[in-house]
Amino acid sequence: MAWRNLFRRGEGKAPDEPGILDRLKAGLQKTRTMLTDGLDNVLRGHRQIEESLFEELEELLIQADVGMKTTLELVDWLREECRQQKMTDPQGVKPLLAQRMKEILGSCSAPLAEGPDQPTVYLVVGVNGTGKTTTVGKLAARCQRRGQKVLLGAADTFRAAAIEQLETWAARSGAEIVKHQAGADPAAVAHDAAQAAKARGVHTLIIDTAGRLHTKSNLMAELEKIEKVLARSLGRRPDEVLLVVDATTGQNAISQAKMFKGAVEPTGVVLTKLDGTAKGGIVLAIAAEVGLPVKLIGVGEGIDDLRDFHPELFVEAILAEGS
Ligand SMILES: Nc1nc2c(ncn2[C@@H]2O[C@H](COP(=O)(O)OP(=O)(O)OP(=O)(O)O)[C@@H](O)[C@H]2O)c(=O)[nH]1
Ligand SMILES: [Mg+2]
Repeated sequence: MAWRNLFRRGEGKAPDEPGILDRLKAGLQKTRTMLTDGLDNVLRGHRQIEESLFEELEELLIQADVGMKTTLELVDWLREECRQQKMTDPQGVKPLLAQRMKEILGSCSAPLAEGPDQPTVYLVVGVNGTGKTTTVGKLAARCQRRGQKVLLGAADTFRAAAIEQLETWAARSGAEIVKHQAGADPAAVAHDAAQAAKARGVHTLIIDTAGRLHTKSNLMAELEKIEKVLARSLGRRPDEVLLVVDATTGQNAISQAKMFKGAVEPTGVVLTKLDGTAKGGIVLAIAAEVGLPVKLIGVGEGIDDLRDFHPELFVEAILAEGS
């Protein structure tokens, strides 16, 4: 089985950081309650493994926003695995489900990349309101805490308030900021920010962008231009083009990911607002249907509410394994 190989290779291994699982569980409480209680109800409702158990499981996963396609694949795999193992006890389904989820997520997971040379550059994109600016702020704070010098580029020039919001995050996190006036060319901001980052010996440059312009094609063209300017200035693509999607928008997150994939080619996803939804199963749909690794997750509005995405920990947090 592929997942066995995966675990032998130790991919998706959880970090050994005290309290990390408890903090993640707290952030994912809503999804955890829905999936853990729901699964226990389904399993307790059957004396043996039978077809109706799998049908109820399908319903539960779809409710958790795992998505139709991924749910059907998951449950087909479970059905087959239970048959092959000649399993009869419904309680045996839970660890299998957890392992399969880890396999799906682990096959598509990667840590946040660092640049080969300073500055490491992260370009943050996504439709409006998904949590881009907040993520930029949280990420800046995290890098600063690690002793890195951080510069923010205010390339959302569409609204004056967007620049002010980023300034607030710069002040909070201790990062520097490069900004122009509202209405200025965002690519010019990106260029100036990249030049400043090189001149000032910055470790990490994070570029915030607009989520809404007059049209969607304007937005994509603008983001492509920003990326091109950064690439010219750095001599390589940005180290990450992070697509921010809002977990509470459910399957919309999938269409957004597909839309951006056809334009700026994101290198990874930041899934925000997981604290506000029971539909955290969307992570699986993103990994399985879009094929983009989830790199970071947002579990609150606070400066510390950004987590690295670890498949093993995530599944443990939403499935209450072993309890
Ligand atoms: N609960 C919760 N709220 C979040 C999270 N991330 C962002 N938010 C909130 O979502 C709202 C929108 O966040 P922004 O960071 O302004 O979103 P944006 O993508 O920059 O929005 P535009 O610049 O308008 O495109 C704010 O109220 C944030 O506090 C999260 O992980 N959890
Ligand atoms: Mg913003």
